[in-house]
Amino acid sequence: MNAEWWKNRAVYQIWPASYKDSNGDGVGDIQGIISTLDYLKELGVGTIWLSPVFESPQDDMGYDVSDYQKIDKMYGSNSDVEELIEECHKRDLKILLDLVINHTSSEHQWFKDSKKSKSNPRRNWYHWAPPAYGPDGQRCPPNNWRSYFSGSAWEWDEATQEYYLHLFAKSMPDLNWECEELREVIYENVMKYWLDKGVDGFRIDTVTIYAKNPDYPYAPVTDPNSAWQLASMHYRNQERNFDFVREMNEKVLSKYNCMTVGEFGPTRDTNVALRYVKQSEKRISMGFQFDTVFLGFGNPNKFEPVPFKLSEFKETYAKWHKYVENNDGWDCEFLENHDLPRSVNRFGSDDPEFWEASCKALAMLEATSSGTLFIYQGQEIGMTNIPKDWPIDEYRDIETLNYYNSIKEKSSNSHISLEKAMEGIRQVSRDHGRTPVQWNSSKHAGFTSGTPWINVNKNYISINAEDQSNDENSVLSFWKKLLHLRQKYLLLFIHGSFEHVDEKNTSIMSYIKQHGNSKLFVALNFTKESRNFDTSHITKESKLLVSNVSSPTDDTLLPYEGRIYLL
Ligand code: TEU
Repeated sequence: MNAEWWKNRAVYQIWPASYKDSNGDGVGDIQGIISTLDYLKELGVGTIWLSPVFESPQDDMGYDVSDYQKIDKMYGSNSDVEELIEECHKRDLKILLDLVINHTSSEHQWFKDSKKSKSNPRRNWYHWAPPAYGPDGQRCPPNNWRSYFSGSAWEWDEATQEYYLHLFAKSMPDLNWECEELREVIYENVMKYWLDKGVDGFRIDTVTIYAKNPDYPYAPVTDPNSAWQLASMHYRNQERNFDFVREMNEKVLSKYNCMTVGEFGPTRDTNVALRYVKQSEKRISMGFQFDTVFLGFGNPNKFEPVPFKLSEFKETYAKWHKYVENNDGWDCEFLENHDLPRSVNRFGSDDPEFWEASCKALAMLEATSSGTLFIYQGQEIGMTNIPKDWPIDEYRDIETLNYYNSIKEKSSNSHISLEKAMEGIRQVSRDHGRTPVQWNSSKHAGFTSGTPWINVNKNYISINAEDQSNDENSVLSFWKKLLHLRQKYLLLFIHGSFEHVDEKNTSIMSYIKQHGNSKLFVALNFTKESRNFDTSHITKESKLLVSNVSSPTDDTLLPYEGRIYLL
């Protein structure tokens, strides 16, 4: 089997709760996924990545695991997952599971044991620390670290009179990776357990933050209310983290023909990223960088979004496309996932006049991107953000709701009004990517015969997979065509080098992809106006492979028009 099979297969991310419900309980499940494998095969993807389906209280929709070897009954059973693995392999589809090992749920037996007493054998499987005391003697957390999900990153435990660390929800205590016994259990009872069942690899959650600074130093932040500023990982112990991921590879990954993709989080330093993905470093296959997709997110507070320019998008896109070139590393490309708003809303336009063209222009960008391509459920049909008129009680995401409540209770970011908070939520909430997949124009978009756990976007009547499957000019049909071309010209599309053309152009993104003597020229108009573009690379020998308009004119790109030429 090709040792680097993971380079040429596009990956389709499934967020199970909102993908397809087979039993009418209003939540997506494994059997629902199995029923769509032929749809995914026909789309042209080669791998699926399943967000967590392990037993969980679902505080963070499965990223709070209470049993790594048991499938949550909401999604089905262990035998359903074994059937899914088998059905994928029958269709030459690979399957990745989501490895969440920075923390567990507080309902995990490991944590229940750890919190029993200071002398429990599993006490040091988690981060516990004594309180600090304020000037007037009041008890307070060991330091000023803050959770991604608002509030302090420390929770007081009355029974054992210590705090425990949780970089996410208080019901998601961080595992102490310095504990060798714990690491061995993760390698043997979690990773090998699923690899031996035939899983082809993992998406590795928060891969850069397992190692904390053991002194738990105060973080030098200018804004004590900002979880986001602490996202620069003051608590991170980078060199030690490299050790852990190298050990993970030596003890587990290197023994299987598997793929790994690590979530880098807010790392903006390509040198750090390279130390994870250079093959000679023997850590992981590739990593998600968030420089590009976090453009426009507020910093330090993501819920205070700011405008951004195409020039910034072009700059970060090129930065992360070139960092692995001739560097023994491998990159991956994505614009959507379960934590992000829909890409057509952020980088295109959901205005009905421009929605289709901009979805297709973004698809052309993605499909000609070097590295492993990731498509998120619903992206292939151009699903859009939650409508602006949804009230806060229609939202479900813990990060969003904790933020809203922290503003309402004035416990943080006191400079923000509730209306301002809602404005930010309407732009960057994780729920935008979590509305049910729109399969057809029947009730609840064919997602469920029951009551969906989160509302379906009412535009399913006009945006759904079934209608688009029957329309050769649809966004879905365009994606199928592009993924087919990506396979046909894989050395150019997937392995080619990247160079901007007309880099300073603030409306057009155009670039050359090259492999050997073969060259592609791509030109994309990311504005609502017609624009001239640099056609100097196009000759009469050039072949127009793809266009998203019916009759392209020489040197003018219509609003959101894109073209791909074989030079
Ligand atoms: O996300 C890690 C992370 O940094 C999140 O804070 C994410 O970047 C942020 O919410 C974007 O706004 C991973 C998972 O993708 C996320 O779904 C989980 O909630 C989180 O880890 C905890 O497991």
